[in-house]
Amino acid sequence: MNNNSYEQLIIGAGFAGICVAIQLKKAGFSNFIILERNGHLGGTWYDNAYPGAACDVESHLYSYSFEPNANWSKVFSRQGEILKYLDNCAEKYDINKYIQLNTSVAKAVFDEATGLWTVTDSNGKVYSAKSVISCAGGLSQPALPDIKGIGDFKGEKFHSARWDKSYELANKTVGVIGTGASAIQIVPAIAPVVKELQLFQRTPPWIMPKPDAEISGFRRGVYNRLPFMRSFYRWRLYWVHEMMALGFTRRPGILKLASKLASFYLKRSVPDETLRKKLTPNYIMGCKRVLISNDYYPALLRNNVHLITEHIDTMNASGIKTKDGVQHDFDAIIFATGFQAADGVVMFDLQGKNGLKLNDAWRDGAEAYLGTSVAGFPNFFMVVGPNIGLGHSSMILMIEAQVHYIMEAMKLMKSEGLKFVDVKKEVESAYNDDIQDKLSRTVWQSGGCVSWYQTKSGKNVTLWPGFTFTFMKRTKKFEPEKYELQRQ
Ligand code: N01
Repeated sequence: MNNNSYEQLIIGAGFAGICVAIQLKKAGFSNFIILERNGHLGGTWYDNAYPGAACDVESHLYSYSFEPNANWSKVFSRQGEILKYLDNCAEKYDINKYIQLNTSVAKAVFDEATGLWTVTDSNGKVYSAKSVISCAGGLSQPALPDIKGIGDFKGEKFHSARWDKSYELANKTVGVIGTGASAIQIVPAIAPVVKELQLFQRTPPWIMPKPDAEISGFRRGVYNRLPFMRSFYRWRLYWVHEMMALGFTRRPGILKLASKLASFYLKRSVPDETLRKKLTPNYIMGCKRVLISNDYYPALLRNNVHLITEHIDTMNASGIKTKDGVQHDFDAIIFATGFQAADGVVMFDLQGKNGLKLNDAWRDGAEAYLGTSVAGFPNFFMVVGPNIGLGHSSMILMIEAQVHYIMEAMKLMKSEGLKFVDVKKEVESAYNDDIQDKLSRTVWQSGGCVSWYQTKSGKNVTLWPGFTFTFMKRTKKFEPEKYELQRQ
């Protein structure tokens, strides 16, 4: 074996990649590497460092079950504190030495004869690995809007996940495009600083109040001294969120009640009827991600903030022209326009058996068995692959379940001396038919909206249509009978 040969090669050092590394170490593996494209670990929590960035799931649930943090300072922590948590985890479990920063994967090719992957990074360096575990994230590729003339704008422009910290927003006239989860955090954070903010809305989101608060020193002390109190709090949060899955997937009546609450909250927050009408969604709650915020509506009431609902026509050197012919001039334009979630989870050239390319295998939409294994791509595993996303709870729960399943596979491959494992095509197909059947009865498909959950043809390739405990149960054991097993 040369220096660049590994048992496992992990792509991405975010929540998923670090979890894989920690569990590999716990399982006794040590010959692995993590390739991380950024200059720091953290993944989405490193990328999304825009003003106001915070989690919309409570931190005591949005953290590893095996690494609780009694000291979260807020119910919903800010980006910096979450990144620090991940830094601390990497340090505690001595993971940093496995991470190679500033390294993007360009290509990965499987060789059936040797049962090995040959991975090439964007600098041309070549690695060999028995297993490739992609932890590249479902929301890692920013999506820029398809607006004519986008390149002509002469002012400053950047995407929310590529925030230009060196750009001074104070006293500038700023345009923000998009009103999703990112925008509703950015707008209240920058509105008091900028001279004028124009927010371009295409579809209003459903918004609920955010039950956020500082976690007092006393409460943190209790969680430190009496860990069962912290565990109980996490357990309670877990079940409250699981109940929300009922509304999205089985009992739409729950959403009706929630939308009444959201409408009441909007009415109370925005007295002006014209503005309120513009902010009222015309699709069933839950179809797009339900957002939570206490400061978004108040920010829209500021004199220097204007909501533009006229659709964008073109962009030009000085700003944006809307369909009504009005020109809006800006110093800076911020694209809070989301991510390429449904149209490709793996953004590099991945070739499995017989030169099969993943992008070809996924021409009709991404599919995998348990969001983890793809037929024809042996020893390739994904964390947060197709149909693993959640509309109702913490992604860390799904990540841990998938990582557990992958660890079971790693242990079996080692103990049985397997050359490779490759999920059977018929297993993958039957699983995905079932997933699509379940999805067809959810609000995400029938709620009357277009969302990033779906491909252009309307197939939902991003969300898990059920409870997290169902997924945990399904990933408890690796099922060798569902795979073609090739011995050495
Ligand atoms: O992106 P989005 P995001 N012209 O896709 C609009 C997670 N997240 O970055 O709705 C005009 O939700 C688009 O309009 P429409 C979370 O899972 C979590 O905000 O398509 N507008 C929409 O309003 C979230 O769901 C946190 O009509 C255009 C917006 O851009 C996911 O990331 C924080 C347009 C995109 O919204 C993505 O959220 C942030 C165009 N041409 C994100 N193109 C937490 O709190 C797009 N839009 C943890």
